Amino acid sequence: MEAIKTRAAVAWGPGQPLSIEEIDLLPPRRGEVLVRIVATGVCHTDAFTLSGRDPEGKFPIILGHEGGGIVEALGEGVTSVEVGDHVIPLYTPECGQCKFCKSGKTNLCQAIRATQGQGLMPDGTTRFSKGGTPVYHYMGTSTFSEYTVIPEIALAKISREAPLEKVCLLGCGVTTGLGAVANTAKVKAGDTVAVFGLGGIGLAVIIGAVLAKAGRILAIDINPEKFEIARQLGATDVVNPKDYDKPIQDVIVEMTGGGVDFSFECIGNVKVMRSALECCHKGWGESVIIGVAGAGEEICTRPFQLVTGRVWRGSAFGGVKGRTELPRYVQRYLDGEFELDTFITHTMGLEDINKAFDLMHEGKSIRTVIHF
Ligand code: NAD
Ligand code: DAO
Ligand code: ZN
Ligand code: ZN
Repeated sequence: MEAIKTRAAVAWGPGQPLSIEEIDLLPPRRGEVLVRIVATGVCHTDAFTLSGRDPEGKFPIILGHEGGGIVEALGEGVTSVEVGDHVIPLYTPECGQCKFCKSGKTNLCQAIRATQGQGLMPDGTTRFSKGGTPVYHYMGTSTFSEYTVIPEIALAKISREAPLEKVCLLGCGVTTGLGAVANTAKVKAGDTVAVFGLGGIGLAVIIGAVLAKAGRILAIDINPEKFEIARQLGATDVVNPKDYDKPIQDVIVEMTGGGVDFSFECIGNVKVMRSALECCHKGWGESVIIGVAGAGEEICTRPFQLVTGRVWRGSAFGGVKGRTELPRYVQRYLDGEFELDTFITHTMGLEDINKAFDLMHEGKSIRTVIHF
């Protein structure tokens, strides 16, 4: 196979708008797959990396990690997918063979971690370039390009019946929220849950909490425009910290007669992470950090919060093992167990992708889905 041209949104530097251009893409090498991206969501993590606050963001780079696509060509030795298969790229791969995969305790496969974190394919090079200048990969996925090359171990093969322009959201946001509730927190029927931040992740946590039959779901955001959707999805209470002149954890502890069973931080704000921990019930409440804070930021609380039984955890991609478990999430969507339409507040072509970032920063979108 020859090198091809692909239309992509290139981030040439931190804080700069993405530039839509034709760039060069080398064919897939051993263990790699060429994928045509049909649609991709825009997640806050893309904006975080574009801002320059992500230590793993190397420029120029093709961002995007919430995609759905179709296999176009196979590199040598690829056996688990075929041309024409529908796939969701995985920023958390699953090799099945590394210590992490074999542990059965985590979804954080480390097989290609070192190169993926440097914006490179597993052989230490890039497939993307422009005029001879290498353009870096992002999270092993780079879905803001019509064609992208992805390691075989970072592709979940899904049902061909699933609409890629919707289930692309299972490539990050929705799975992260659902999984954090079911796999990380293991919320049970009747539990009280607090969700901090009502973007794509927080709303997916609400859906997960409803599926787990949580008794009470408190939805917290400083943007009251998010409350209607949160209620629609099943939040029983909405809380705006700006309406109170005391710490929001104190408000929630009072509202719930002692604190919540589980809280989820879906923002990436270390101060809110503290509130999320401290609104948990003494003796057993657990707080799950999902939001990604800026490089170098630190969380703090008084150790006595933990001594007295609260637990602090974190969750990446909802603890979901992509290749073996994500196809089942897609099937659950097809079976009508949860919906995705509410998340998709905007759709647009790649040429308008900067608008998707603006809408996110203005708090006007949940997810914009880019169609190629
Ligand atoms: P988003 O920007 O769509 O939503 C964030 C929400 O938080 C917004 O509604 C905003 O109004 C609200 N918010 C901001 N500051 C607040 C405050 N002080 N108090 C209450 N609410 C506040 O973002 P998203 O796409 O939903 O992503 C959320 C976070 O999750 C980001 O940090 C993202 O990087 C991270 N993330 C983590 C994983 C993971 O696997 N751990 C996966 C995807 C995204
Ligand atoms: O294995 O050390 C590691 C890193 C795994 C990356 C998991 C990323 C989860 C948080 C980033 C948000 C994803 C969009
Ligand atoms: Zn994401
Ligand atoms: Zn592995």
